[in-house]
Amino acid sequence: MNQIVFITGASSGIGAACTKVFAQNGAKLILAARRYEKLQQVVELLSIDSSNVHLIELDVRNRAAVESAISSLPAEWSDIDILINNAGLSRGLDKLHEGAFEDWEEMIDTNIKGLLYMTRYIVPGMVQRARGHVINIGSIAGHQTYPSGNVYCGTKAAVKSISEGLKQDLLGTPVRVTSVDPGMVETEFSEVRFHGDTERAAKVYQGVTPLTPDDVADVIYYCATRPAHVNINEVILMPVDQASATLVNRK
Ligand code: NDP
Ligand code: 8X3
Repeated sequence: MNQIVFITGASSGIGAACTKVFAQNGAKLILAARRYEKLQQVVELLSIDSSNVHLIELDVRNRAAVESAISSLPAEWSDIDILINNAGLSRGLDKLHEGAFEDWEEMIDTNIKGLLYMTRYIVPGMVQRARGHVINIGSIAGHQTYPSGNVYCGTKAAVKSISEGLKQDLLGTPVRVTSVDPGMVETEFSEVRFHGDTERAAKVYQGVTPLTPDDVADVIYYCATRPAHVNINEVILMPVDQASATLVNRK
């Protein structure tokens, strides 16, 4: 694959797994996240040649920072072929009427507004070059709301609508749009949701065989490598041990 792939949230979980599969297949990678040292660790761990990677410390919630990160890319990195809008998080698992405002703001600003900023600054170049693919990471939570999931589920429902809207608005161009929507994947996701409570986070995956980040990256890579006239609009993938957002088989 001789393409430039921009992955947000590459410092952990699904984003780091995407880094692995795209690097193994010869892509050039722009990796972004807030934790720069974690990005460096991912690159070192995967032994990615430094000429094939460009790291950016970036908080996708900061519109000016997103604009500057894109507009100041060195010329050899500016023609982005694939944007993987993966950066995202859940904060808290509270009833809506008891929820924390700062948790809501963080989820909405990251999962919706951050994804929009990235898309708005990168897609015009794709349209101009008549080449590109936006892959948004949604969730089963965007299809099914679960108790206390309220705002997180709302952000992922927004990702679903935004992916559909972008596909419609890009009709007549060759730019592709895909939403990859996983169920339960074991990453730092639950630790972040529970504000660092690792014990509570571990319980989410107890007695279940969840998806791995590599399972999801594999599907993302598949979507990215179909013939140019094929658009995979949406993929929902979940563990065999999961039948819906809330129905999980625990041994
Ligand atoms: P992780 O917590 O392991 O990874 C999340 C990534 O997002 C990290 O690299 C983090 O980097 C980055 N990130 C978070 N906030 C920001 C920000 N403001 N700016 C830039 N980067 C940010 O979780 P996952 O890998 O599981 O999550 C990836 C995506 O998958 C998310 O969108 C999540 O909603 C979605 N998802 C996850 C599922 C799961 O069960 N795990 C299921 C369905 C969807 P850093 O902290 O360094 O900024
Ligand atoms: C993350 C998975 O459990 O919130 O999107 O539906 S879950």
